[in-house]
Amino acid sequence: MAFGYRPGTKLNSVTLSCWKCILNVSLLWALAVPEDTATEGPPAGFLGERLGPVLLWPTTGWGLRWRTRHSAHDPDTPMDDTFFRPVSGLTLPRFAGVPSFMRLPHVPLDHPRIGEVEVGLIGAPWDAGTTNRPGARHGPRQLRDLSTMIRSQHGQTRHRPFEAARCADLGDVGPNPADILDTLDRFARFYRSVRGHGIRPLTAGGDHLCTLPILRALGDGGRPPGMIQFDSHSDLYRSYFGGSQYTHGTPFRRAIEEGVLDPRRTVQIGLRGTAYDAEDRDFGRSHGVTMIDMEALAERGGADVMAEARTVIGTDPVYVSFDIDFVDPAFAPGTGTPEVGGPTSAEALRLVRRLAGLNIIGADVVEVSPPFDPAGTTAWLGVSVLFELLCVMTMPVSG
Ligand SMILES: [Mn+2]
Repeated sequence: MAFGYRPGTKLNSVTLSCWKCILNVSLLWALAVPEDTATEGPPAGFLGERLGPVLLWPTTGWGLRWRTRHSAHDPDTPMDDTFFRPVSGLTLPRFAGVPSFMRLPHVPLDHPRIGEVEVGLIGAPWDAGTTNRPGARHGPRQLRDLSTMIRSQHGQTRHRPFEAARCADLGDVGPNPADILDTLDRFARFYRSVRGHGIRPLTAGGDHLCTLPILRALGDGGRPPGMIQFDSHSDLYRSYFGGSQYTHGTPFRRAIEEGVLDPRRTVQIGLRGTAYDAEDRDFGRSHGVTMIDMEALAERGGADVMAEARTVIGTDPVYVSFDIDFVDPAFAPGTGTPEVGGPTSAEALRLVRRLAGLNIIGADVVEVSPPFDPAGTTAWLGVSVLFELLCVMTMPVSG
């Protein structure tokens, strides 16, 4: 593996090899581990707390919980190590405490336990690439605050990402708000360090230019990754304002030119709205980018479109970039470049869920702009998408 990022492979093999002992381990664990090590447990009472989950195991998410708990932690880590667990809303109310992403521990790059982190949530508070309505630099702080609403188990899949992988809030990558080129370098250095620790980054932007230095860090030195991009816009323009190379409308043109993104394994979904011209589409088409308009998504449906995307991506590494302007501004008005006629929030979450099993090396949610989001609805959708992404990033890789 060029990237060394295949947690699912390890998960699968360990899970399969340990299958016969899972029942025994689960039973012993249920009887031995104090209930306060669980984030949100079953109904009160001894039987409910200890034996209930075992009895319910075949039909509920508890089985998944133990399976992933058992296989995600190496033998040197105690099973009752709660360091990487989010603070439970049953222990400290979710409106209380210093906010970190999803109430995870803050583990900066110089932290002694940084080497144990598998998925790192990162804030990228930078919007110097924005060409119209600014404010995405304030996104990470707002997203961090609202992310304290996230609980530990997915509502539909019952997946428990914080037990499937060691997750942490790595803090913010610091921009230089007065210098675009310097910031691109600072970001790339930060993400190279993240990659060096074997951590897959899940980033909260920031505008879409933030994704370029992430791809520079993840995509150099070997075959570049593919990308699934949910977005109203292709972000493939050559330049703005007479030659400016670095805006939030140009990051993937640069990434393809620099060889840190494979255009033939890049799928853009949801494109719509007015445009300056067709120059971005022409570039994408001539380089083999798969561009799926919103109209096509609406006519074909999510299952069909995501099946095509998965075929294009295959089993090799893929980055996932979610521009919040992909969603209709009725649901996500707080963004720099809204475009009407997009999917609902429910449709968007279902599309992200269809990424399960892909070899995802990193992901982001960008373009949430709190100054245009007075009710917080856009940021709430943003953290919900972050959680969906975290779930598919911590599921086994298939194929
Ligand atoms: Mn974009």
